[in-house]
Amino acid sequence: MLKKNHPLPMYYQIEEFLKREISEGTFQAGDMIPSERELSERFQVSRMTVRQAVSNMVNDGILYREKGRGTFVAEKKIEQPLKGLTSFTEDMKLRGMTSATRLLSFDVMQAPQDIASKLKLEEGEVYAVKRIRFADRQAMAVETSFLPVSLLPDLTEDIVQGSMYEYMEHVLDLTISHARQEIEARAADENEGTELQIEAGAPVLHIERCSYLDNGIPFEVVKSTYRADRYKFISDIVR
Ligand code: 16G
Repeated sequence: MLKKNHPLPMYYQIEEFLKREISEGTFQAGDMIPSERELSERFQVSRMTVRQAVSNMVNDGILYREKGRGTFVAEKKIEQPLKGLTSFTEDMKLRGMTSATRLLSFDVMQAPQDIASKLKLEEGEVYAVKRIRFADRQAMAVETSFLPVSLLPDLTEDIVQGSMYEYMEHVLDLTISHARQEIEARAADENEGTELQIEAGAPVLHIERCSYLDNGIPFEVVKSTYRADRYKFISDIVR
């Protein structure tokens, strides 16, 4: 029950109630929550108050609305720590999730100017590998990797359908060392929408990473687009 004279505002108490129901499993991912009318009757508050609670939870990505259907419990986002240079395959394994990859294209091309300069290639060819990465069968990200052909002369379509990092470290005996990446918010375009099974215009996180071997040689430039409704990035900061 809500406490009318409690210092915590009513809408906040409704949020806490719904969050508790979700964490205890009464409402699970994909379940529809009671309507505004039902909640306002149950808690004896105005629909405005219920709407405020629900809107906050929609903005936080805990709930989502479907037009004409209702409000549903979203799946919990994957929390990706911003430390440690890990591969998608490793990340999923650590979480006990099953990773899968769909190869969209595998091309060898003259490196575009910006990629060549990031990979410090005077001139030379790169692979452009576009893959959709899945976690437990759900598309999480679509990524395009540019890799110098000179460094990985025997790369094949088969290899990139598994783990690229594993191939580099365990087959080629290269030592992956560090990377620099930038993260930006964007809206999914039509293609990204189709690839990630979200609506065009839905929020995505765009990451560009340049990764280096221990000898300082850059080995990949990767442009990735992650579903913002499924991913959040976490970092610890100290003062
Ligand atoms: C991650 C990396 C990507 C790397 C890939 C290797 C980000 C933003 N990107 O997706 O740079 O190429 O892992 O994964 O984290 P793999 O070893 O499973 O092929």
